[in-house]
Amino acid sequence: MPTVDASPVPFNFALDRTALLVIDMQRDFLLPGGFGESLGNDVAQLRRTIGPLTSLMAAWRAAGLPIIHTREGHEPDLSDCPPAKLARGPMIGKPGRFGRILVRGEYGHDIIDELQPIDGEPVVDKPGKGAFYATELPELLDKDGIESLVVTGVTTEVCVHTTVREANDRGYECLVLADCVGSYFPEFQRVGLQMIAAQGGIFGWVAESPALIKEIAR
Ligand code: C5J
Repeated sequence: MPTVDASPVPFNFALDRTALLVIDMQRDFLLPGGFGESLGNDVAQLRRTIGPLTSLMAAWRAAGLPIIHTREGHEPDLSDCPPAKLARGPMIGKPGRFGRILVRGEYGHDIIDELQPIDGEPVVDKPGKGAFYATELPELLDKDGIESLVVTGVTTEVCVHTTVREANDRGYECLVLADCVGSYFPEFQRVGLQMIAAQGGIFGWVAESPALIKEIAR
């Protein structure tokens, strides 16, 4: 069984029961001039994940392993956007530089060019922060007998954390790759990763992508 050097202890996983989850690598969050930057955020903090994720996805695909992408967003009429989310996110649905913000079908809602899914890779559209809430993700994982998730994407303390917590409660073992997850806030990145691996790995494991790539290339 492959073993990755990870915190707090090495991560063991069965190659045929592990999926790579790429969370919300969307133009709205990552492109200069997009929604994320319009809120005053430094998109460079997220964009540093693109290089490591490109290498990881190439290695993962070369090994014939499954990749599932997610996108945060809503139906054009916002009927699936909880009123409480809209109240605290009044920009949702409003026109932005790359189309209506966080609305499905808009240019900004889609995944950045560098990390576009290839044929056969599911893209899960989610209205919430977690990838399990109101999505088909549980069925996709069940269908392939997935037991472990390698979790990547943005943002570390919001959609990555929420998804890892949801997955952990459902019995999945989650490895979060520090160089493939990003936060606009360096302190949230640092503490967010610490929280996952704290107390003996309370939600999961944390590692760097080269350690995983080395294992799957064997
Ligand atoms: C946020 C996300 N931060 N994908 N979304 O609102 O983490």
